[in-house]
Amino acid sequence: MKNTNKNLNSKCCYFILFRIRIIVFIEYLTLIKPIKILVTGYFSSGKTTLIQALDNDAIIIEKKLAHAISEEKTETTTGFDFARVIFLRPDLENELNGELLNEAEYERNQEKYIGWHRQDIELKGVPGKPQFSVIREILSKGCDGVIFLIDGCDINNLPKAKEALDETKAFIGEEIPLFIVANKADKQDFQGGENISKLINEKVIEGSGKTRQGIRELIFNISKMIQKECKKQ
Ligand SMILES: Nc1nc2c(ncn2[C@@H]2O[C@H](COP(=O)(O)OP(=O)(O)OP(=O)(O)O)[C@@H](O)[C@H]2O)c(=O)[nH]1
Ligand SMILES: [Mg+2]
Repeated sequence: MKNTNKNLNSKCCYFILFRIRIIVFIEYLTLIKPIKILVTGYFSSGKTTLIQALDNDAIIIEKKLAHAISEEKTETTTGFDFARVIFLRPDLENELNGELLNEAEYERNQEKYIGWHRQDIELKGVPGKPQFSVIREILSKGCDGVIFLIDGCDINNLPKAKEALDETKAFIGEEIPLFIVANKADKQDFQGGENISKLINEKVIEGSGKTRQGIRELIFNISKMIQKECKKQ
């Protein structure tokens, strides 16, 4: 009888240990999960340009516009944009101290980052034309944070940008952090973040997807907010 009890106890212990191991394993997988950032905004606000500037190996699904709106803007996203970048920090104390690399850049210089904290980030861009609302809704699912781009040189289209912003808010709900960028700040006819902020009554950050101005800091801040802790290299 004593022996049977002992066997039963040790089986119980093994079972509990096994469950703990599974839980720890699942937690480990959650810790190293990439942060998923949605890059959205009205037509031609610069979503694809920003994603390509961060990762020149990004997947871009575009189609020629029937009527090009400028010499530069001849195509529009009809599917999605997808990029993967790696946010590396030598220490977690100094908040803005770190580098944002694409996978190829990281692989070329891996030795430099031994001992650094690594956070993988996936960026998903959406089509901006109003008729692609269904695709935007599908792509909005499961994101951890949102970058909403406004063409900072195109005041005439601000009401349409605002409509797109309301649509995004409805898709993502209130829990997901959303940052609005007055984009194309490198251009001469940029209307200024403060001005755009007043016109749409929202907090706005100035930036340029093309030159990456303000974008690295923004992604750092989103990553910190989302707080999926980094794994050490
Ligand atoms: N100077 C400057 N031009 C930009 C910037 N971002 C985008 N552009 C230009 O603006 C135009 C539109 O950029 P896209 O990246 O195609 O915009 P999008 O939001 O992906 O457009 P859709 O997918 O059609 O909605 C292109 O001609 C870009 O070269 C920027 O930060 N600075
Ligand atoms: Mg695009």
